[in-house]
Amino acid sequence: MSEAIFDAISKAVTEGEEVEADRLVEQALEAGLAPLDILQKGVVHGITRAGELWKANEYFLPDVILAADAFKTAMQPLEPRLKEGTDGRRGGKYVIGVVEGDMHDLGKSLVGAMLTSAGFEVIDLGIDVPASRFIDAVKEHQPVIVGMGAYMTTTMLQMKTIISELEKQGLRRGLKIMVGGVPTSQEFADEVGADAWGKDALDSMQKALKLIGA
Ligand code: B12
Repeated sequence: MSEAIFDAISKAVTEGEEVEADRLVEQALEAGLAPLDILQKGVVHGITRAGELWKANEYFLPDVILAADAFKTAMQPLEPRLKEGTDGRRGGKYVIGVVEGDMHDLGKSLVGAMLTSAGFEVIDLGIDVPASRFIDAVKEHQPVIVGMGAYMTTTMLQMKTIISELEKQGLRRGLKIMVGGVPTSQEFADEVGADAWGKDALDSMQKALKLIGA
């Protein structure tokens, strides 16, 4: 039964069936399935498939936008359940955001949800975040980790500027930096001076825990 419902959730997200995705997630939660399994095997699977179809030129922009909307709707009942049992103190504060000029928010939101489920208190700055807001958020929240997402070759370069600015202002001490997003890589992370690169949501969560020595 659980595999069938995960497949159905995945399909609803890929096909942009917002109402159906929401209904199925609620149904899976009521059936007592683990929120993390619903996230990974259903919702993440579905949005990843939409990305693959786009890459294969089988999906066009409107299809992807519908899938993105279904993803966001499906996340709504899941997010509070992922937080259950964590008080945000186990991992500490994690500031996450998408760099300026970049409106892609699915990857960042997914990573945020996974970090929440691992016990981090996630402070989500959203999309199109100017360097100054990352700096202000570090001053205000004093997180253990800052994560930046960039999904285009044109916007990824901002990460280097933000890291340099954090260093210049003496804010890098004790602060770990993670980067992620489709054009980034371990090589890129090394080049810009980040502490870790998150390949996907699971990898990002595992590396974040490693960075804080958990
Ligand atoms: C969905 C999508 C959109 C949606 C976004 C909807 C939304 N609300 O987010 C829409 C349709 C709006 C869109 C718009 C555009 N897009 Co677009 N989009 C995509 C697409 C197909 C999938 C991205 C996605 O959501 N993937 C699913 C998520 C779950 O995966 P992910 O992003 O890789 O994230 C994972 C990891 O990277 C990592 N990760 C992600 N973030 C972070 C952050 C941290 C801190 C860490 C540690 C890890 C981490 O973990 C995530 C979870 O596993 C990609 C293609 C691709 N291969 O990625 C193009 C893509 C990113 N888009 C692209 C382009 C060009 C655009 C547009 C300019 C198109 C246009 N002509 O208007 C606009 C840009 C708007 C803007 N200014 O940002 C290009 C970028 C090319 C480049 N220059 O590098 C891509 C690569 C497609 C392509 N091959 O041409 N897009």
